[in-house]
Amino acid sequence: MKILVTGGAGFIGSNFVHLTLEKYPEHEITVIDKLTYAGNKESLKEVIDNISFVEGDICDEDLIDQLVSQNDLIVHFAAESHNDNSIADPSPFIQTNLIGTFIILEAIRKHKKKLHHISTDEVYGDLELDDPSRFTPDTPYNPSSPYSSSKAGSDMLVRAWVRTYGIHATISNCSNNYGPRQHVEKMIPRQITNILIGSKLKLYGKGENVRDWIHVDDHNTAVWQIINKGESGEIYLIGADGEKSNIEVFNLILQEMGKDETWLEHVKDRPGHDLRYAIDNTKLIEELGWSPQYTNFEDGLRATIEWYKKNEAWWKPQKDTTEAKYRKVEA
Ligand code: NAD
Ligand code: TDX
Repeated sequence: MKILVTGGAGFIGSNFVHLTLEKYPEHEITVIDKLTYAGNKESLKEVIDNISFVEGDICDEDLIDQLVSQNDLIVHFAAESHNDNSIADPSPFIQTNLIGTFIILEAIRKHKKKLHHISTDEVYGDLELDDPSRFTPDTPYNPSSPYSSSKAGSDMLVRAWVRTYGIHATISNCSNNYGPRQHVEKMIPRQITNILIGSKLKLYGKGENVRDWIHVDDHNTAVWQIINKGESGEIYLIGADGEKSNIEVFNLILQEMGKDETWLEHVKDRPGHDLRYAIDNTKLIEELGWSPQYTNFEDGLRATIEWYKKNEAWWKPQKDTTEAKYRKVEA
């Protein structure tokens, strides 16, 4: 197959490219990425000679038309992905996540190609901390932030294009990813790299909020299972039973990196901060036979810490500007 990967220089997209070349070397990969602040070509440096890389915007209709026409399957990761940024300035979220997805859908409709659309569990809003239930494919959409509402809108566009125009598309909604090559704005890499530069960890509010953590490689093996075995029009929730409160994760990072709680700083909470996300992955496991490899969060976190220790050249250039952005809102 010829596969077009949008957002392939980002965190999950670049890990998808690495995993695909390793597990399915018979496929031909083209990456299209705008190289926004979140895109980093260095994330593809080991494989750059084995793929085609196009620097471009998914909102560029002519470019997308041409690239979609030349490929069989489009795996659509490209998005503005950070909640805090969406609160400070929603505009690029509307442009890339909604308009960009629309442009991809129109090219797919015209050229009759297949789409796998990557989305998030945040489209379902949040659960109470003491609510035992989890998100299922039938949970009503109820997004909270400009980011999650733009992703919810993009999912709705895909669903409508399947029903109205009969395009071939699958959707996955995944929980919080962690692992190598994640931008230092996100919670886990931010705290690891804070310690590495001698700064304190920054915890929003009391740290009671719960996230359902999954290793990025497990996310991507689930995406492959959906590509190989999923049915067009179906929605698959991806999660690996990894619920942890933020304070639990912070304590594990402190412990793993040999620091005590004096390294913890409570900062201003995120406006509209979702309380808890939790995924019911029954459909993925029972219908598609997927299972995660990283079942021990502590092991995955330790490997991630090691990656950031060894790859300072990858994250250091982004660290100062990221923290300067945070200082404006956390003061
Ligand atoms: P990321 O911010 O690390 O990467 C996004 C990539 O998209 C970057 O390389 C960026 O340059 C590129 N991009 C942005 N706008 C573009 C445009 N207009 N045209 C072309 N490229 C553009 O994000 P990520 O964490 O890798 O997330 C990837 C996808 O997975 C997103 O759709 C996100 O909503 C979804 N998702 C993320 C998580 C998570 O925990 N990170 C969980 C569930 C779902
Ligand atoms: O410095 C921090 N301190 C902190 O306490 C940061 C950056 C975050 N947090 C909290 C906020 C959240 O409760 O940690 C939790 C995780 O925050 P993020 O890493 O910003 O992730 P989240 O907002 O949960 O969204 C992530 O998962 C779903 C991804 O960024 C999204 O792209 C994905 O859709």
